[in-house]
Amino acid sequence: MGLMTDSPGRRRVLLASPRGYCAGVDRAVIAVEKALEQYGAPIYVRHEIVHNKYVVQTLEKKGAIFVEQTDEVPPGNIVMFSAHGVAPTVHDEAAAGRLATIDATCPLVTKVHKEAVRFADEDYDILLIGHEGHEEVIGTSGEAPDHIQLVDGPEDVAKVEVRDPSKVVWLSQTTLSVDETMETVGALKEKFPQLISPPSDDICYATQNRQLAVKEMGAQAELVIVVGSRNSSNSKRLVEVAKLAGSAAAYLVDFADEIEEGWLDGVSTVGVTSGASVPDVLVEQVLEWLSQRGFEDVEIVKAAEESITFSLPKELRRDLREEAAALVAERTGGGAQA
Ligand code: 0CJ
Ligand code: F3S
Repeated sequence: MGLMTDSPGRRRVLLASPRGYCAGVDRAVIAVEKALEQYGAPIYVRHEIVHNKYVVQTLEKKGAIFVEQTDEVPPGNIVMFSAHGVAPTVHDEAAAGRLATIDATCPLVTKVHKEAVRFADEDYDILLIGHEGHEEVIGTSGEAPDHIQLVDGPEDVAKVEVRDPSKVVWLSQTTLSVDETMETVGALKEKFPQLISPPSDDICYATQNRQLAVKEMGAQAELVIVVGSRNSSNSKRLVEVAKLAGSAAAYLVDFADEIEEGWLDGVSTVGVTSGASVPDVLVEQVLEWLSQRGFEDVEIVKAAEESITFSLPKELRRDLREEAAALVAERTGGGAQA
């Protein structure tokens, strides 16, 4: 960190904490890497493992092949499901195509799937707040298509119809704007006063914490740079939250070389953060770009502590355990077969 002064020309960077990888992304990316080590290339991955260009390009170089549908995977291969989750029909398609599967769905998405199944079993109408066409929403809706209808923001509330207004629950995508979701819920509650809420927050801890930090930053910075890809819902929400918090401008960039010199005109405080699918090396490159232009002082804006981690997908844990046991047996002269 550089020397801090209060001189008029002082240029500073506010760096959000937490930012970048969440526990679900870390697990999913490591799962692809471990699968490549364990089984060798290629490993097929249905949909981008996480919505980040750099992550996808890096894994492709290591031997991952990304496809949109399981029928693109030749029989007898391994296919991994992305962190965003899949509908049960996708598991069926993989089985029909004679594919071995590794499920890298984030456990916090699985939690929402289970809520959907439970409320559908109890014959509730489920109002799923989320963005139409997003992979996670497609997967969650697929758990109970006859009971779930999508509500894509407050403006969608007017068209919502339910069978029995005393038996309605709302659930949500994990990566939404917290404030916008509360606005949608408020409008839904006006229409359906007996609407019940999910048993615990569906918007995940990582989404919430990254928004808290960018809110704090957006109130102090004239410009906020969010590192993240265009198809990353949680990264896009950070841009919106920064602007609503008061930042005159906020932009989403995949890489430092997308930043435009003109964005810095008249700016003395720049906020920097990144989405949950973004490796920190990309943020470091942005900080380097800024420091070359006089923004050397970096202050951390800390909104929360994070310590949550998830274990690897069970299919990998099982195989890694079997491999370790075989190795021990081989080294100790035991009788185990690899
Ligand atoms: O849906 C998820 C489980 C979040 C995964 C991490 O972020 P990303 O950018 O891959 O996905 P979103 O578009 O959902 O933010
Ligand atoms: Fe999971 Fe939230 Fe990350 S749902 S993948 S912890 S953004």
